[in-house]
Amino acid sequence: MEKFLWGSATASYQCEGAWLQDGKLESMWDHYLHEKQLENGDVASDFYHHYEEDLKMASEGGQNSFRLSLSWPRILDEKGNVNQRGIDFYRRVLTCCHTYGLKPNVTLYHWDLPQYLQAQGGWLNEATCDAYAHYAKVCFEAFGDLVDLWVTFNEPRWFIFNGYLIGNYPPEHHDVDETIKGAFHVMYASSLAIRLFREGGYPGQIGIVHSFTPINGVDDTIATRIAMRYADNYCNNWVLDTAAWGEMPIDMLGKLASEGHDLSFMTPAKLALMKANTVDFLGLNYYARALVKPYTSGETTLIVNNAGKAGKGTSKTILKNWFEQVNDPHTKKTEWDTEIYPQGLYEGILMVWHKYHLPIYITENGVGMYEDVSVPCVEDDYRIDFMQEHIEAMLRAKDEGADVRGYYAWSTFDLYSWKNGCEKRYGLVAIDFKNGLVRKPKASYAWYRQMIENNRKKECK
Ligand code: BGP
Repeated sequence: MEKFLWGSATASYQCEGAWLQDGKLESMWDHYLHEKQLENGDVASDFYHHYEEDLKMASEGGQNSFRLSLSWPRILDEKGNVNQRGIDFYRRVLTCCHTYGLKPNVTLYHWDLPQYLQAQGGWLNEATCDAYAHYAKVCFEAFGDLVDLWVTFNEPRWFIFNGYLIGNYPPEHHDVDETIKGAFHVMYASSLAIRLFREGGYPGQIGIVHSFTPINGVDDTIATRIAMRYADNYCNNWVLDTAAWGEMPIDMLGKLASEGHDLSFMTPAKLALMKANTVDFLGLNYYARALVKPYTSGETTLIVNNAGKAGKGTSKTILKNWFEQVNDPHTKKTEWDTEIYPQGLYEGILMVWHKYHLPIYITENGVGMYEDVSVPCVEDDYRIDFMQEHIEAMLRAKDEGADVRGYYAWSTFDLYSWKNGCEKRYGLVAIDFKNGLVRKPKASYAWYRQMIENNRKKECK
């Protein structure tokens, strides 16, 4: 049996920096943040120049896997031709992973769409799906000898809803029809990549990573159960059912059609392709659950707290005629109003396992905090508590039969957090962004190493 993977995760835009180096083109996030003059990832953690040091540290921290994403605009030019310097960079990184005993877990798309494609309609334009399939094939060819754990997309719901519905990510739209179309195109593109992966006979497995939000109800009434189903369709099922079964929830499509939305672009040929090309595994990123009640009144309201001051710009989710999310006054929240709820991970894993019977990786889990990194070692006891409780919850679900194969802390080191800037820190290793990008392990780094060692001993018994 393969060893359990204990790792940590990153994403290209959030950590690499070197935003215009070695032939890399502009991504939609480069373009958007520059245009709005917002804090950006031009330098970020400068992983581009520090990857050896970072991977060595992850390995010395007891980890045996590293989750990263590839930057599409680093790999291809506008005509779809390969940028060899981009390929060379990732081959160096992946080779370095192996040198340090880290199995690479590689995501093809973690939101940094080439800007020239965004300018042509991005995920609303079907041509982007074909361009993505071409990009995926280039990556399978270029890195297939170094990678055997592939992910087509990171969190389709998160980037599509934030970009096209909530409007706090590029391209800042608020349009339900665009959201439906973009979401469908991403799931279709994922299937195109899976088809190419299987046709090419590349080694390994291919899956998808989902921003997993298990749903709880405020009570056990029928009305609440219906609201929970709507919330589950909105948050989870359209990604997980489609990825695992090749089928979108039919009651969700019925509801959308009854609300007057055009679904005619979901053609029989595309649906058949999706049905035939499903994932080998599911990656779940777990930050929080959603507690819901039936919709009462008012317009759709979707607010995300990117301010980082608890209670200010408080997160709010009301989906007109679907459900309302409620705040549980008894649970702890971060400064960004993210609830801390380990029980949700335990319940959620079992639910996903019983429903899909596919291998599961916890591909992200962590807590974002303000931290003073000028000290020699950040004593992040809150992160240790958070990880301990969540890892215990995951292991309980695993002990009860769920096929969980890996856990990745978000994040390997401090990096740029979308719209929240670099001061929202998640890393096991601190990076002093203002002082030469010096790396300093936090207390959680050593705690994680010990925890991994203890669990390995148990595995061997
Ligand atoms: C996930 C993303 C990551 C990461 C994480 C933390 O949704 O996959 O890229 O950013 O969330 O979120 P945030 O940075 O918004 O706090």
